[in-house]
Amino acid sequence: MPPQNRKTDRPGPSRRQFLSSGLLAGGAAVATGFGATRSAAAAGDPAITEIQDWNRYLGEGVVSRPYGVPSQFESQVIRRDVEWLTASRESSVSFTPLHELDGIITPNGLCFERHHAGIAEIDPSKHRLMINGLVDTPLVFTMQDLMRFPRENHVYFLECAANSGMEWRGAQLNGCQYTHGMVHCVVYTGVRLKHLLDEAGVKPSAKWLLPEGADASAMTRSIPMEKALDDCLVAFKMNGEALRPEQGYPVRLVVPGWEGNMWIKWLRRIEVGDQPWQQREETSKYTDLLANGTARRFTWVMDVKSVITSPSPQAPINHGRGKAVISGLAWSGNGRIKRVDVSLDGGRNWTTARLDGVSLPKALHRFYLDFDWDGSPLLLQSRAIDEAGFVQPTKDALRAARGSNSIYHNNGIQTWHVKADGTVENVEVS
Ligand SMILES: Nc1nc2c(c(=O)[nH]1)N[C@H]1C(S)=C(S)[C@@H](COP(=O)(O)O)O[C@H]1N2
Ligand SMILES: [Mo]
Repeated sequence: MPPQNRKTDRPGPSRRQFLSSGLLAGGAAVATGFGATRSAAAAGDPAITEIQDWNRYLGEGVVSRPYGVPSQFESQVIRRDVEWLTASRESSVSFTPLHELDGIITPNGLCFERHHAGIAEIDPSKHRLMINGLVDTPLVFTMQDLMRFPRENHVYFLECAANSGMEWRGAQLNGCQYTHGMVHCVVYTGVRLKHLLDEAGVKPSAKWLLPEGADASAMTRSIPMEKALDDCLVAFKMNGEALRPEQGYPVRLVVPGWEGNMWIKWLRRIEVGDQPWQQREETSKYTDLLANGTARRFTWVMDVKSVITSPSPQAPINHGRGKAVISGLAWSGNGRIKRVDVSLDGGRNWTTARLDGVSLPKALHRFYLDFDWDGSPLLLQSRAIDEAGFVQPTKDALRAARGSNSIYHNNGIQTWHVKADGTVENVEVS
């Protein structure tokens, strides 16, 4: 489904409009049993009474699909781009289909992509990683060399600082794939950057790193030494298998909790220095412009954020009233998520959602709210709180603090308008 191409300056209907139209009156109240979730028309259902095709034929044997792919009936579960945003496919972005996923791990083939010069196709036997600059011994590692350092596994989210950037001025894109899909979360296997730096011997004056990619953009970002020594990884596996070319095969930098721009893909060199480097034009765009034209510099940590992934515009309620599941994701670059609240009425009343599954620092968290839908319109919101005590702000509060000139670091509360027919639209309330 293509996104609705609404213009930036047309915000969604206001909360006042909803109040005056009486839309907020109802919500969720009527208690129904799970019986209501069973199909009433079981008698005479051909799915029961008829023998299905797949009951009759001998299926394909093992290894007919040497590398397994999803069922043909899941063909809608794909990365998508936004045509008017994709000026060039090489320097552009695709979005994770968050509305189709569950749990906290993003399958490798569905991780959003952000490239500045397209996908580099690197032969690992010809790839080298160099560490030079303010070190005792400049070093060059082959992939084989990297594999001989002690390895670790960690689950981390990666979020582009521009995620939700198109929503700064008002509700615009109809689907969480587009509003929030510049995030993914996988298990990385890699070596601590600290081990590699120790091997090279960092000089006392060294305070900054400049990692560089082997793609044609030769993407670089300055990273402070404390972060590098704290939890950065040089990763070569994601979800157990080699990184995908789109994600930086054969090796990428992992900068947990910090903006995606710093996670250099196709990592080939790390220069060690005593001050931050002048940012290149492409990457300097990642500096936030405030209303008065001054820049908000060095905004590295990705703030506490959440979104309801279902129901959402691409995942409407298609089963009528009764038992329903609200499902969503929350994350914070500060660590774990402590609590997620959900509102059905545009932020007037809040219920604490159920965080389900593992809770890992700087990883996605899955939350659910199981509720009875009485069929009346809803204004769904989620609000995350992290273990450092940060609370996800409303979009109004964000704009009051940062103006409307920004693109980056939009962690405002998202509102979905669920209509009586179960369809869902991106709106704003204030
Ligand atoms: N070498 C290189 N590294 C890169 C980029 C790039 O274009 N080239 N894009 C950066 C940006 S802006 C983001 S948000 C993340 C995206 O990572 P992903 O494509 O794995 O989602 O990679 C970062 N690392
Ligand atoms: Mo990014």
